[in-house]
Amino acid sequence: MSKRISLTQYLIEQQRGEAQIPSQLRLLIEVVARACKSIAISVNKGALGEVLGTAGSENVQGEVQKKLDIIANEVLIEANEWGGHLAAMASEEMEGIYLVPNRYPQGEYLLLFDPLDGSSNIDVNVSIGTIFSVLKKPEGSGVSEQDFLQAGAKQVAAGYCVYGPQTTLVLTVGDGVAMFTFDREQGSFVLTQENVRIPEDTKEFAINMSNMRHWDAPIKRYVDECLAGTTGPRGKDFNMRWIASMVADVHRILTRGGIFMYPWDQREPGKPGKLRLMYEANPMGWIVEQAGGAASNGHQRILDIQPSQLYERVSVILGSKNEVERINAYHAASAQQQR
Ligand code: AHM
Ligand code: MG
Repeated sequence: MSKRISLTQYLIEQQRGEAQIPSQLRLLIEVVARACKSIAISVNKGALGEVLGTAGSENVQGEVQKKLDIIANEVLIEANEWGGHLAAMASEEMEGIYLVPNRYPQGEYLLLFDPLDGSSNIDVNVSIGTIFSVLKKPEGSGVSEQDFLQAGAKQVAAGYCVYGPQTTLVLTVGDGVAMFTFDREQGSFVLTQENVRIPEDTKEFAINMSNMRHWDAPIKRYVDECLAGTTGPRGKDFNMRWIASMVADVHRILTRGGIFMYPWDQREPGKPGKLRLMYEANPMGWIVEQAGGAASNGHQRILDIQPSQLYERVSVILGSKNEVERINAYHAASAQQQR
């Protein structure tokens, strides 16, 4: 068997090599990974650990919280608050930012996370995950919500951990994408794939088709053309997948290509989309770009969007580059027609 490389070893190499990540960032990523192991263990216990079902509360965005949403959030906070790497955290499940308590040393990084993405899949034993994003705190004393409002292009690390048949951690520090599989017997993440690349073309798309009647014209056009298969303008048959866990859908795309869409639709016209820019779209967008794919809202690169608030939502189209570009072109053509 070839030599196994642990997450720690990989990160130390990233510290010494091209990416030159600071040791504080390395330690921060290790703490997040440790928290993910602990979440994986809770997820795995399911009904035996009494972790399934709703918690009887709502988050700041008015969504019903599951017990595991709250457990995962607490695990991430507790693991990260005392290490001295962070100035503050922000979570999809909490209101406002979480300052590192005064009794602990303050660091220079900001951590954002969606503690348990794909919550609707928890109770049905389908893959779910944790998504995280790391930003550098702007210079100056103190820390405020404003400090978090940085475009995705400013991220210094991003990743997700998918809790599925295997627990896999996927990470970028700006030097490509690496995947680590959790070895339960050893208790460590082991490097299982480096230089992940998303094929530029694909024959697989992911979208919640039940929203079809609400879509905007460019999305309808794209999906109609996929559905027309060999007899349509694309001249090939497409396959469709929708797991309803962004982590699992994005993981499939990183593994074998494809396109993922959660676009703006007419259900709530005032809302730019369902997914959250800072907790979901930015980290996933950067990972996808680092693997040679693209991420857009139909009009603009996701990573260039300047957030105006922590819980900002966004239309998301990401995956195989040529498909994302095609959908961008359909949006541009539609805007042109309306002029
Ligand atoms: P969550 O963070 O509350 O779990 O919501 C995000 C999830 C994504 O993982 C997934 O792509 C999407 O919501 C599924 O939405 P829908 O149930 O509308 O298909
Ligand atoms: Mg989510």
